Amino acid sequence: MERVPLERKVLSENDRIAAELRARFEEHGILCLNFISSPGSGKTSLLERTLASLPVHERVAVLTGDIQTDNDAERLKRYHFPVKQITTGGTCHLDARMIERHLADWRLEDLDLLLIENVGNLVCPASYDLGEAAKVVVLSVTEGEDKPLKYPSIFFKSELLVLNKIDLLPYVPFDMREAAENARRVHPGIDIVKVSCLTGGGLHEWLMWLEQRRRSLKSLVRAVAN
Ligand SMILES: Nc1nc2c(ncn2[C@@H]2O[C@H](COP(=O)(O)OP(=O)(O)O)[C@@H](O)[C@H]2O)c(=O)[nH]1
Ligand SMILES: [Mg+2]
Repeated sequence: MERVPLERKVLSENDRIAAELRARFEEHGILCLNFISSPGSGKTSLLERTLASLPVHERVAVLTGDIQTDNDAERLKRYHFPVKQITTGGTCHLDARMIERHLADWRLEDLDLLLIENVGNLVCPASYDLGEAAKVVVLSVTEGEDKPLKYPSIFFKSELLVLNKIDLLPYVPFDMREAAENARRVHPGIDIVKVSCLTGGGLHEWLMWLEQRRRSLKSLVRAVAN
């Protein structure tokens, strides 16, 4: 009985910090995306592919969350953009305070794009706003097409669903159409791209979505400035 008010207080404090972060990102014209999935769906792989596709002069940085290790940061550092690991020490999600703390020694005026890899979990990260412009949920074809119905909150809150590991479709019973229908039952407006981070298949669709999102932010910033 006492758990509910305490949880509400933690979440409202998180929302306050997230709102401050969002205002700072908007002020600096930074597109911030929060990547969420189960462990192993391919968040780091998608970020690796994304960083590999960006020219070196791009003003992009990555925060990557993990319960225990800095393995993902080590993988992502190879692309020569700023990367920081957030190790939560057991907590199953990132929160806005962790983002605020890990951004403290980065100059936001030097960034245009901030990519946040959340801790692998389809439940808890859905409740914690990080100040992002959009959440991106990654689901791989080995996880079953029913996941949007089982974890509706994260699919409802995400702007984009990345269906990953399509190279494995010949080997697993996964119905793409049903997965997309389930996602749209929960969130009719969700965008969907189908990719393989292994072969590179479909990645242009994801990169086009990203480019489109960056362009709309730029025109918004220009409109506000005029
Ligand atoms: N077959 C296949 N494997 C993939 C693909 N994307 C990622 N993987 C593999 O899936 C595993 C987990 O990927 P990772 O990016 O670490 O997932 P994360 O835990 O969500 O960050 C790794 O062994 C990847 O090599 C893909 O598109 N196809
Ligand atoms: Mg990862």
